[in-house]
Amino acid sequence: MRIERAEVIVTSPDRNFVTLKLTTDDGLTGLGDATLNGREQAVVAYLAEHVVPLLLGRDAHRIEDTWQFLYRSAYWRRGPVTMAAIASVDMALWDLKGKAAGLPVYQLLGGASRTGLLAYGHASGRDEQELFDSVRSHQEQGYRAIRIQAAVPGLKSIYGIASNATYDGNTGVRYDHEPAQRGGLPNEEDWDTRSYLRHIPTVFEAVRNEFGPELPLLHDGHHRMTPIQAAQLGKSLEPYGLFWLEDCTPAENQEALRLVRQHTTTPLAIGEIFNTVWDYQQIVREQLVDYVRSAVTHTGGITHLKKVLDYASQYQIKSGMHGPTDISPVGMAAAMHLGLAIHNFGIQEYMRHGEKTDAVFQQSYTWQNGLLHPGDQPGLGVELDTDEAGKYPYVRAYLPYNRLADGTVHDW
Ligand code: EZ4
Ligand code: CO
Repeated sequence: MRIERAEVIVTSPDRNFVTLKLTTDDGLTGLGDATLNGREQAVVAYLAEHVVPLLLGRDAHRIEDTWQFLYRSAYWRRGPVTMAAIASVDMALWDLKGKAAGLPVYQLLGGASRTGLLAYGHASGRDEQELFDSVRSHQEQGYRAIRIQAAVPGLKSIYGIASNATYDGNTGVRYDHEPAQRGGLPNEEDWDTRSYLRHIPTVFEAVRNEFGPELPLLHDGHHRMTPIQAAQLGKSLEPYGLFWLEDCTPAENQEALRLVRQHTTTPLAIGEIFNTVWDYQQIVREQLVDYVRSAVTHTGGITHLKKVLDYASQYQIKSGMHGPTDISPVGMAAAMHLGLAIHNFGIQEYMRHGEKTDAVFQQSYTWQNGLLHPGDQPGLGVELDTDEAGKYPYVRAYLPYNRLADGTVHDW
């Protein structure tokens, strides 16, 4: 099974997606997701200019060898662009191997360890009523775990709050959180950590009073706190029994989490911007978090993320794979196959894609009673309709950024 063709497909139904499509000499096709929100074209160039020439003629069955070759032969290692590119090759090879074997990828990874994957969605609101409505609407859609993000009094626009709480005119689908702005330049948002730290516990108190103690609730701090601020927040949220507090500090400094851990029993999750097992080395060894947030798409594919999660499993750390709309249906399917197979699955983030995206990427994964399942099609179970994809050319899009009241740039 030789790789005969490798195409990099960019399409923008609802948002930009980068997909690698491999075709073998016996006519099988495999897909991989290489979408890096706001930096899509960097991965396109990395793949098209540097990776595609290396793939042609290679044995598509040699997944581990191809991974090691792409990682080590570049000399320049790691980083989101490189690791998203490698991830897409890895996913496409698993897709091909599954199709060649006539088996869904989760079977190749050891088979199902559970019947389905608990998933959480994003509720948000500019005020209490809007937040409660958003939680209810998620419950109606079947979500059994819900992330809570709320506006902070005095701040105009912050991460995680739907800028348009009604329906998206293009897709007819409500996006509770879609931060990338299409066209133009990055939006400026504002931030004040002290206001946030004061306000958020009152939001969780209100949500618990309204929805009771059982519903698993999550919250994303989105890298904006110092360690001592994160410790304060974790402590003040303890009465509300969070499932996790995510990205409480900027993640580059792994040691920062020691201080947070010393002060709070609120479970911690981190890693959506991590790329390799090396980013987790200290965090896992010292048990500084409870959930690994890496996406298959941004962490070198199924092959590498499985190694990260196997390492984490020795420390009772579970998966909580990143699953925003900027992970394509191909990347989501890869996450579901991996999540179904591993023993230390925790939860899967799941934001539903829009109708146009669903028309471009035909999926066989299912969402029933709050549980995801990758389906039983051979391979990953997602096919790309190239005619549909061709209708939506790339649109430049940027993530927003933050400034404090005095004009200082702050983590977003
Ligand atoms: O900001 O995916 O937990 N989810 C997140 C996401 C990220 C975006 C960035 O592309 O933090 O919403
Ligand atoms: Co996050």
